[in-house]
Amino acid sequence: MGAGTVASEIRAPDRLLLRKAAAALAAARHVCVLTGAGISAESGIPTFRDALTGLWANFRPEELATLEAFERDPAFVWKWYEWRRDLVRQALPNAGHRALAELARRVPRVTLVTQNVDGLHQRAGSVDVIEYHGNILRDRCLAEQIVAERSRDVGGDLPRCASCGGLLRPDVVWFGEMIPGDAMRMADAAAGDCDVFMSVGTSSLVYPAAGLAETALSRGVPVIEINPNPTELTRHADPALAGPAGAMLPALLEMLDWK
Ligand code: BV8
Repeated sequence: MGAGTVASEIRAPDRLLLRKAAAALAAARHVCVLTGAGISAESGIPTFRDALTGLWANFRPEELATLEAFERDPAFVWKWYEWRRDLVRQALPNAGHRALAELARRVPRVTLVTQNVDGLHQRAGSVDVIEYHGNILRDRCLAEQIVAERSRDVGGDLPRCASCGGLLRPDVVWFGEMIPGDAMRMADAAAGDCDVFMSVGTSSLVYPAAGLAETALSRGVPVIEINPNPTELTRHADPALAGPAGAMLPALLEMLDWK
């Protein structure tokens, strides 16, 4: 099922599930969407578990994406992030990202929470995206804990803060670090208020992000999952659409037209 697949090309059983999901969205006042690495896979950005090839093959993400790893060997961690930044800069939003931007024009209110640090939702036209785990293309000053510019004198091999000369780090949330207060509050509020929750392209393993769907489930609102592979959430999702986001989301929008 390639990108931009239309609903008629989707197997009958899936079309029934798509119709059910479209009916829930058509009746929704507020849709909360959580996305993960899977929605950017079709843009050529490896999912989190797949992002560890080459130099980083023998590491688990939870090992590299930590303050401890950075303090131990900032140059090595920066190499990993520079490699991922290049992938992000070369990537283009795909049909899945564009469909979510379009969905926001079709239903009264969409709150889009992403675990992705690639900024592709914004480049697809989504606004007010909650960057739950930060953004890989921004630098943060380790000492001042603020988003900072890079100093021009590139003497050392590590990026330095233009205002205090301190070490810079990527402006992302590392394992063991708290989610930024505003992002946490806004995401919790949306999961606590939405009347449909949609989980797209995430393995639902990383917390507290994975807890957002649980909040929606505990309120009895329908949770739609889009993922070609089963996850911890699949048995609770209704419906679970087993396919790639780049196919399922455009087909869902098309079904919404039929409503
Ligand atoms: C914290 C930024 C505490 C950095 C990231 C409760 C239980 C267990 C563990 C914990 C818990 N609470 C906290 C923890 C610890 C930890 C955690 O959850 N560990 C996991 C591994 C068990 N959580 C934390 O450390 C969090 N902080 O808890 O702080 C605290 C408390 C008080 C005081 C101080 C601190 C912080 C977590 C955030 C870490 N940062 N990213 C960076 O990017 O470098 S997480 C990172 O990994 C991503 O952002 C993302 O969130 C996660 C990867 O998950 P996914 O996005 O789902 O990607 P994945 O590769 O797993 O799966 C891809 C899916 O896509 C698959 O299902 C696949 O089938 C699907 N797919 C593939 N192709 C497609 C597709 N789907 C659709 N279409 C396709 N085409």
